[in-house]
Amino acid sequence: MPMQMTFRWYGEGNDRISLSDIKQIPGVTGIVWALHHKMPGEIWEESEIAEVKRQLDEYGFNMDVVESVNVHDDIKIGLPTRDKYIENYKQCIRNLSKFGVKVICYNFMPIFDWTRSNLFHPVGDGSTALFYEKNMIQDDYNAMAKYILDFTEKYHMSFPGWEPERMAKLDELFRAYEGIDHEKLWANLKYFLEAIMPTCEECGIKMAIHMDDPPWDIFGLPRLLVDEASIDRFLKMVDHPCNCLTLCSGSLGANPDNNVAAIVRKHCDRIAFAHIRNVKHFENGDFSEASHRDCDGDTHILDILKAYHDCGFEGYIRPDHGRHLWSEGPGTVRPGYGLYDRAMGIMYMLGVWDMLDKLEGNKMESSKPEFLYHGSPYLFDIVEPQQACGANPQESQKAIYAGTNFEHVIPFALPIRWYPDNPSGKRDFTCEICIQPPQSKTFLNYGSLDPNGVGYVYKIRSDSFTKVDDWQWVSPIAVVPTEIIKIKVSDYINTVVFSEEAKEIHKKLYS
Ligand code: CS2
Ligand code: MN
Repeated sequence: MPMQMTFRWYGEGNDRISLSDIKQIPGVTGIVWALHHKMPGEIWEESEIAEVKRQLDEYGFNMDVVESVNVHDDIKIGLPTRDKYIENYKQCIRNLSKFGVKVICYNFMPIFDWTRSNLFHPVGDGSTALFYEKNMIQDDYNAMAKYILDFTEKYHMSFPGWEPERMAKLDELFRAYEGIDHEKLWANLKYFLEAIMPTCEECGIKMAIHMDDPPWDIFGLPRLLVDEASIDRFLKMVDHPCNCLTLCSGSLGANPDNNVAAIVRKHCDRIAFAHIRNVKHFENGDFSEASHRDCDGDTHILDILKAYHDCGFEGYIRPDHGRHLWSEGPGTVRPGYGLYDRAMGIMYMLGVWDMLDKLEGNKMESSKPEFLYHGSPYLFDIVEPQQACGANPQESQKAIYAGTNFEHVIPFALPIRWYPDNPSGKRDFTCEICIQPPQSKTFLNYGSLDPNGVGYVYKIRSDSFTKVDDWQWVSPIAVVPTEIIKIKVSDYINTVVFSEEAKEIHKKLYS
């Protein structure tokens, strides 16, 4: 399964972009959604979720990813009332799982979600983008909040995490967070996650924490998920497969020291959701959001995509913020969430991804020999797929396994039998395949090998085979061999290493 492309949508009546617009963007299979009228701590009712599902079904989109189920401040602060809100959160998880939701994105930032000083800053080419002016975000949180809230009021749109109801009590909120330092916030995050993990496991839902944006403390409020070390700490703190990341390249990328591609390579199995956003830095510490094209920003989008591709990422991905283009401006677009730049971002990401797929396919194809070899102690006219039980999934498929060289498969051709000799019995051996001919070794752990016996190597056309590791190829379908070569045990007995038990058996039977 390849990665799954998604698009964030704010819901009917709340987003000027329609599902039919989104349907026209190539490659999008899922909508990243939320019940945006819900306050943190409220239960999302099944009937409300069902309504969104109905809307998405009409366009064939899945609703696998929710962004966000916001976490109540009492949980972040660690008040006694948190347990009640945690119970509500668990109920949301259960309700969402009934509709097939797989990933819940959330954040654990005190008071504010992403924070910017200008929502429509000129990029220089006629477009605008979200902008962070360092000097503007220092001590006066009220001025910053006023700027954002005036905007939301003027244009009748509220932003997730910037609920006017919460923002109206900003001073009170700041007082409530007094004394909440980094360590207390970490402890409260741990408490929350440990409480909900069993429910997540039961429901098959991954919690995917979003990175803090920007990735540093603001207005004296602690921020936790800011760099590689804090991500390591987070994953270790609650080491559960349902405790995952929303790795946001733009949030982390606001700090030029963060190497997002390296984090992808380190933790790919715990990244449930990838946000791809590009950021351009200025020398004085300000930054602007940029197009997804690698050279338009400093986030190294190509390295990040390559890392996901190399790791075989199968999770959800979306273009995060984009610029505002053409007719998009204040009042006609949600800041960061226009249609055009995000659609172009998707085409850029898919372009890169498809080319990486193609290059990888070419590499595989070009190293594919015309013929492969399959070893068996038995003689058949047709080679059929068999259930293998190897050490890893690649080696445990129901398939025909074949090697590039004749010599690779000798261990599998040797007529090793269970002792006492039983034609349907298990064979107990391991082998060391010599990638370069001439000799592979067979370690006979237990059982017998008739020194006068014979085995078979099947030479088969490689057409239906794909490569699974250094030397093995698999075909899911039966193949008629082009040649069947009978081998004599006596020619290979010097490649077999007998265990002490096998030596005993050998002596008893054949000496
Ligand atoms: C989003 C975040 O717009 C964005 O940057 O990626 O606001 C994100 O939705 C929240 O932090 C997740 O809770
Ligand atoms: Mn993001």
